[in-house]
Amino acid sequence: MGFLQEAPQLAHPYRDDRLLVDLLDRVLPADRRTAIEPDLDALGDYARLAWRRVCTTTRRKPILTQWDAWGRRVDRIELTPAWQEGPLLTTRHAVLAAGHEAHPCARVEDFARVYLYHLASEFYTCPLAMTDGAATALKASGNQALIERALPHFLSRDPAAFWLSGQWMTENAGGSDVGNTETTARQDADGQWRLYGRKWFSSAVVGEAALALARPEGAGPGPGALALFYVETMDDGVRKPELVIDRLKDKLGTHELPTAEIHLEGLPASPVGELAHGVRQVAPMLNVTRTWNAVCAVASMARALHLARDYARRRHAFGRPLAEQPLHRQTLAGMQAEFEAAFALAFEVAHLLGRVEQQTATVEEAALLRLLTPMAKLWTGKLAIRLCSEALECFGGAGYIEDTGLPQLLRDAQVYAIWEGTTNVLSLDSLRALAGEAPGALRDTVGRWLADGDDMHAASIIQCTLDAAMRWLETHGTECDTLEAGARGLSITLARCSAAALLARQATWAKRQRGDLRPGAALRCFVGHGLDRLDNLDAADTALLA
Ligand code: MFK
Repeated sequence: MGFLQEAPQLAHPYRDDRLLVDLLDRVLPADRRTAIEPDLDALGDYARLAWRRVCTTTRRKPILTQWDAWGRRVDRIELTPAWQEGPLLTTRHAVLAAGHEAHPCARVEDFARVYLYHLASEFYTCPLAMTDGAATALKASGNQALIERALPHFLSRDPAAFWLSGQWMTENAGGSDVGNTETTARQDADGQWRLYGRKWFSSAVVGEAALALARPEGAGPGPGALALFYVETMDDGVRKPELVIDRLKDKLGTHELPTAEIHLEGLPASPVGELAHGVRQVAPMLNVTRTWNAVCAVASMARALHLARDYARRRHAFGRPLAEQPLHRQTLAGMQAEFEAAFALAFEVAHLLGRVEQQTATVEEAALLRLLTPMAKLWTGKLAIRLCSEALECFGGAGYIEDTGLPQLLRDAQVYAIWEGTTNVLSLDSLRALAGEAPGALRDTVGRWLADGDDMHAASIIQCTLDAAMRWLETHGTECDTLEAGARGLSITLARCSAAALLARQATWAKRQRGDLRPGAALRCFVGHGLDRLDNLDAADTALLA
């Protein structure tokens, strides 16, 4: 046997993650910081074990058995080991419940757990996000009966009592445009609402509950006439016969996640609020799940980068380790800078979400959260794909080989740009937010993040790019088509400016508190990549498609 290449090793996902440790040290009061340590340590340990499992066992997919040997319809789903462990891990370490505690840092603490657990969970975090969103939407609805019925299960710390909730929104015709929803709601002779229709993407079909959009019988067309319903799927641990699983999706990635096509054949349902404006009622859920999407996207980036950096020290070529090769170092540093910026933005959204939910936020912070949520989701979703792809390349051919565990990172990352709304849908949602108080809130807040910083050059580039983007918005604010065509460029520019300003704040803190100059270097590198992504769309561009 000749030369054998050492495999990359995963450092401790919590203790060795400088960004996460710095964030928690900066944001949390001392007692909270101490209190969450055991959960984060345990989730980091679990993540490390799960990575070993990825590298040493054949990947498994969930299996749907629709009929038993005697012809009875059973729709039984056999889950992967990580999914079977999901309820235990979630409840033991309060992966979901922590976010609903009554203090302003609850969401930061919660999303720190999500960040550590996500990849190890094999996207069990997808239905957890839905459950968190459902809890949030029910709270916002003020429907006391449903709150008392469902929340003790959704937020339980006892695996036996814990329930997952789905979000049944997507249909064949109503994908992004949920106004085309065909599912109908009818009252039976006893006044019980029942749902009839086909839901096309259900990722929590093994769950016990769901929030579903449906059109009450007799209501008109369009999104405004849709209502939001709460359903339960089980009777004494057995799936209700009115919920039929047609098949599991054959997806590009997230293979362990049993995403299903389902039929509702009169499933009992309760209206969450008024029998209209269901999209408005489900919106709190969307904003929470989009925050999960952003944090999960940075978790994928973190994993890809940790492995690529470790490998660069183990792999020798042309007489020295990759880590000492100038071009490879430059490539890794560029990836690291983008990741640090994305991390800062995703966790700022988590921080703001907690403050808004606990009613400690200012009006300005609430407006900022409404804007930063879609921006963080869309930008981190795209970036995760790019960074995971680049990370695979850092391993050469090994990055293309399944049993290294690496290709899965890229396959799975593709979902972040699709799950919970595509980049374009989220860009248009950013325009919705920009129509309100958000532009002023963003301008003022970025100014505060930059104040007192050391890097005047970076601060001036951030400020100038932000001003130019705002001028573009003001100039084109009434030209509907131009505004929509530029929405993606505008959103990514604003996301990059916000992330750069957050990096500047972090750089100042790290230098003064730790004597650490690395966040400052990340800032220079990130700004050096350019912040402006405004597409200069004119007639010539669209003419290309003629
Ligand atoms: C993890 C692995 C997953 C496995 C694979 C999964 C693959 C993907 C499967 C999926 O299908 S994921 C789900 C993807 N679909 C979406 O996320 C929906 C995308 N569409 C949107 O987000 C649309 O913007 C939306 C349906 C929310 C709105 O479209 P409409 O019908 O044009 O609504 P409209 O009239 O603009 O807004 C209705 C109300 O909601 C308004 O309030 P008012 O009634 O008071 O005026 C809006 O302001 C409000 N609203 C909309 N979005 C909001 C919001 N409010 C707060 N925050 C928001 N984000």
